[in-house]
Amino acid sequence: TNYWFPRKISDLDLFANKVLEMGDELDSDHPGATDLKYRERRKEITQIASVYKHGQEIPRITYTPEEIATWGKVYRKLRELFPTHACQQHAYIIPLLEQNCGYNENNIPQLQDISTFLQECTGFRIRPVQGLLSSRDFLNGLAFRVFHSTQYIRHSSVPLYTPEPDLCHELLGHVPLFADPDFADFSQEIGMASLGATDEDVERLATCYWFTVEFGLCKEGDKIKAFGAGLLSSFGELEYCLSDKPTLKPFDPFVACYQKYPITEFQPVYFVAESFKSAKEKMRQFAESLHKPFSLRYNPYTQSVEIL
Ligand code: H2B
Ligand code: FE
Repeated sequence: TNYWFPRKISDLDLFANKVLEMGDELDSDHPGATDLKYRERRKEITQIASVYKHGQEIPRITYTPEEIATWGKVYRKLRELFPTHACQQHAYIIPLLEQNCGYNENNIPQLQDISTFLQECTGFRIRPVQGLLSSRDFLNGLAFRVFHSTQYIRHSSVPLYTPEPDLCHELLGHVPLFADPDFADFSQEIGMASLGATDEDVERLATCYWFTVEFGLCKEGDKIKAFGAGLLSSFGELEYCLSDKPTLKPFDPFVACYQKYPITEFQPVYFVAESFKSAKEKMRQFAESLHKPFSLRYNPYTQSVEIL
């Protein structure tokens, strides 16, 4: 293949400084763009990710009262909606995270504690990251059951909005579902498909990721619930996605991979999965349809991929 890909989990160390947008370089329309103190703080935090190596403990951060207050506002608002709007797996895990990882409105949980918890649940682990990775690198990480997470929080001026991933999005949106075995398998399936894939195929996989892991809905009996992290971490969109405004389509990766989507507005279209198991089965069929000149197997004992 012409596309380099990581063969073992420690190869992910090579992504550490390949970020598209550095966590400390902010667009002019970012709420923290002109706040020098905020930007300094981001630099301090992203420094950790820039030198982090696989296998190390993730350094703990002492969050400031202002950061904790921002977290608390988001936590309280979302916690109200979870029982009625989040899928049952998410609702089941949140109390466990409260008991085991220090999730509560007065405390920002530490990545290392979450990573330890997830490893016990599903073998998923967390790596700190400086900012946005390319789709290829980000998806490649999932093949090794690694979730790249930012460690900084949004600007305090607009607590219910962020133009980019931050702690609230990662810890309230993504983390709970990585504790679910079927969801973990589904995520790794997308990750494995991305290893050595062509740029066009990576784009299609990233679109499937968008309509599942970020903005997915799922059936629960005769109800529909949210499981996408972009929904579970957004007070406004979590209410909107279950209203009668958006268009819903059954999840099919062969269809979803071509669906156009806006990134700064609420989604006009969502895909509804029957279950994580069925979504995984469909992703596997989709992965098999991609033309790769080799097949891959993940070896969980060595945390490496074998080329067959
Ligand atoms: N990078 C980081 N750091 N976090 C993400 O959630 C993320 C990313 N998502 N890069 C990726 C891109 C996603 O939008 C897809 C796979 O393109
Ligand atoms: Fe995300």
